[in-house]
Amino acid sequence: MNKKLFATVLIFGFATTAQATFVADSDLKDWLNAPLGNGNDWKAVISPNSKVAEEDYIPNSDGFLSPGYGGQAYDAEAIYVVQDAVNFYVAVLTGLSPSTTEYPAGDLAFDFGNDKVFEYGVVVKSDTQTNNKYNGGVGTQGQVYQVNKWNLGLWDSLGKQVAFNTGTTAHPTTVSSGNLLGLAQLSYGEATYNGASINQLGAYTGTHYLIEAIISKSLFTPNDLAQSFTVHWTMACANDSIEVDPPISSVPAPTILSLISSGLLLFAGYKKSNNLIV
Ligand SMILES: [Ca+2]
Ligand SMILES: [Ca+2]
Ligand SMILES: [Ca+2]
Repeated sequence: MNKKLFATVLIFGFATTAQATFVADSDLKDWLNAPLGNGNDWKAVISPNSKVAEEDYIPNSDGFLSPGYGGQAYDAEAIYVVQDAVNFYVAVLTGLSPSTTEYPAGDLAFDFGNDKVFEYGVVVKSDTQTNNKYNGGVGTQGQVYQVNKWNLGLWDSLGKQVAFNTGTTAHPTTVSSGNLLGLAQLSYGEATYNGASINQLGAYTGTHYLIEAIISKSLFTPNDLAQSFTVHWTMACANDSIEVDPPISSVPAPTILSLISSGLLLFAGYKKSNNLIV
């Protein structure tokens, strides 16, 4: 290999280690290998600071998803979370279409401290519906809220059906009220691979949608970021849900911040000495 090219590759390698290169575009290539139509398709290609949960519904059964029903159309299939010093990257695969308005997609819910209190929500779908099973919660796509109140599904903590919006707080659906903190990059569309439509993802047929989000860590407090956490997703009925509890970041965020600040200090020092000369 040409030495100059080798050096360039090495530098690029370090650059991508410092900050992951994800694009929120509902393309699976940031997360998975090209799907071959078997169970291995769900295995993530991502590794550092990542965690995956996967639970693909078996079609042609009775539609039971646990705790509710709905089959592939309401299947919460997989969640992937990666982080670097700057962002959280989240991918959720589901059979639920963004055009579904009866029990629509819920929001991404973050529980820092793993105490079953979900402090933050990221709005998955812009929605003006507020009535009962059409309630899509507040906000527009990508908005990040510190949540005061979540909407809830149809199922209590034992999996028994209850009145809509009185279900267990363990499966928060959409943000009901909260304080707007900022905006994440978020896409929710039919999953593609490398820009092309998918023949079959996993062992079973069915259409898959990918919710893909890039969420700045600057929206969360240092105290939050120092704790273990869970990312959860479900839909308005909470008939099925999926969550994952990634490891606390081993990415040395303070080191990068201190590098930036020492760079700024050096620059400030240079300017100061320049001023002295002038
Ligand atoms: Ca992508
Ligand atoms: Ca499925
Ligand atoms: Ca919490």
